[in-house]
Amino acid sequence: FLSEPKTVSIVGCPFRGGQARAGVDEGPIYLVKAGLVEQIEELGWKVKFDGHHLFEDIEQELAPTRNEDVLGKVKNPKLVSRVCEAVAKTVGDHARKGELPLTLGGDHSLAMGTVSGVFSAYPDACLIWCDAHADINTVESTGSGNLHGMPVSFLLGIGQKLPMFEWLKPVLKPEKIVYIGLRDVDKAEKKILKDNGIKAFSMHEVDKYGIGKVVEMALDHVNPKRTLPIHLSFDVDALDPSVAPSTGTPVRGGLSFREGHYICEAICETGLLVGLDIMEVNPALPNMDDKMSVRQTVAIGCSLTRASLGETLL
Ligand code: NNH
Ligand code: MN
Ligand code: MN
Ligand code: MN
Repeated sequence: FLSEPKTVSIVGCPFRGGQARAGVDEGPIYLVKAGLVEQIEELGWKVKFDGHHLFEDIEQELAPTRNEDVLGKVKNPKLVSRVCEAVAKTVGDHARKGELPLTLGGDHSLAMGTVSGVFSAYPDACLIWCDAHADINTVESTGSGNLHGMPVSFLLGIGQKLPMFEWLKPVLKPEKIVYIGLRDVDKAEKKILKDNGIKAFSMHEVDKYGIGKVVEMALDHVNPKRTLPIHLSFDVDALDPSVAPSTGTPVRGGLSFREGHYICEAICETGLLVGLDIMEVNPALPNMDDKMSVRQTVAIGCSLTRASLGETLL
């Protein structure tokens, strides 16, 4: 699907409006500072990186009413909507040019933009969502009101529609998404998954079958003939907190270092990857003094990216 020379377009999104914790907006800055651009070039890709998208115009325009940006339980709906709309356009433009958009988060609400963008270029694409969480709460079911816990329901078009998200089309069908790594799914989300027949491989299945079989079954579900384009949305909290500690909502019992990388390697091997998100790296966590944890998590953001883009062990 990609044009020659094979090009990665980095979309740096220092954005935190989909959740409450400060610092996740620094994630993309740290990833690039760690040498991500050079590392991808080293793998033989052409890399386009035109700086981080600061969304300053949007933040500025909405600044006077920032405190009123709440709708029912949902926090920052206007801000998140506008930012995701901008991301959808940028990512979509890159994808339509035959480039592979790599979006660096920032919080996972951004995936409303990335998936919308990629699916506008590849309407028959499928989505692999690696996360401890299902991120499928609706406007009605959310407990936290944080939009990073809801992008999948918005992409599916389930739940109450918010007026500011009118631009967002329900590009995703329930049979086109598969989850890997789940272990902290809200009660209401479990019902949504069941009612919509959405396939998910939790950590229970990873333990039971092993990661090799799980990725094979996941691909069999969304991409049985291995012909369809794939978007991979990777929330680093899918990994165990001992492996990726610097993230907003760590949940123990997660993917090992190798399991996380194996997923990326196996998807890369299909040759079908057309979009990639690396989300929720938060360099301000677990605390300001824990530089080791930050370095480790940032390094893993980079190595998951390299594994997705063709780095092999031999
Ligand atoms: N399910 C919770 C919510 O809706 C937590 C979501 N947090 C995440 N998702 N980090 O990846 O708020
Ligand atoms: Mn760009
Ligand atoms: Mn997530
Ligand atoms: Mn998560």
